[in-house]
Amino acid sequence: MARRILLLGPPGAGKGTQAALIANALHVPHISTGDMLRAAVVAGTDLGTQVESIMAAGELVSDRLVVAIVDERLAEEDARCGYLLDGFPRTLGQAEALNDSVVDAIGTVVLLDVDTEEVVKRLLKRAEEEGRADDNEETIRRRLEVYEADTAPLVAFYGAAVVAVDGTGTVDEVLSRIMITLAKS
Ligand code: B4P
Repeated sequence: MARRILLLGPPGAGKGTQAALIANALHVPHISTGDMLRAAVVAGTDLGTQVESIMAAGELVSDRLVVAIVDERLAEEDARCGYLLDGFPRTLGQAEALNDSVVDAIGTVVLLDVDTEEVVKRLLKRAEEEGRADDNEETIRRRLEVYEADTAPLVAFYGAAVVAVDGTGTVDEVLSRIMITLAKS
């Protein structure tokens, strides 16, 4: 059966970290809108130029732009037998658009549960190590507000498909909890 998984959680919950490991273990493509948008910024494409300042401010890129890049990506051959979505959908509008374009778009939603102070700490550490434009304290707090307002309502939208997993501890400990949860779902 196709595995169609969505990884949900606040910025810094470990979505990007875990998504790469899970996708590798399950042999499904890891589709990260954050990675796709950052790649567009680095490549200096029209899309990158449109989204650069929005991302640096911690705001969400418009549903129209994000839905278009995901639709294109999901039409590729490797996504036919499943995928792991990381960072998309992030709004109810995106979730509805995904349901309109793919039948049974999401089977399981893994909600990574990490408290606010821990995610702020992780993202400030990454700021020191990687210098990402959106990892300063003001923008991090803004991204957390945007998560609560726009993305957290997806938990109710996906209802019974959602399984919460404790996202604290080492990367391996979190991965092992997720894999056990997915094996049961
Ligand atoms: P994303 O790239 O999705 O970034 P994020 O939500 O901040 O999560 P990220 O994946 O980076 O963090 P992770 O938890 O893995 O989005 C960036 C921006 O792109 C958005 O703000 C928005 O502007 C735009 N965007 C993306 N998708 C969009 C959409 N669908 N619609 C509109 N706009 C969109 O890791 C954080 C840190 O924690 C890392 O340094 C990691 O090493 C560390 N970490 C991970 N696990 C840990 C653990 N167990 N213990 C300690 N540290 C850990």
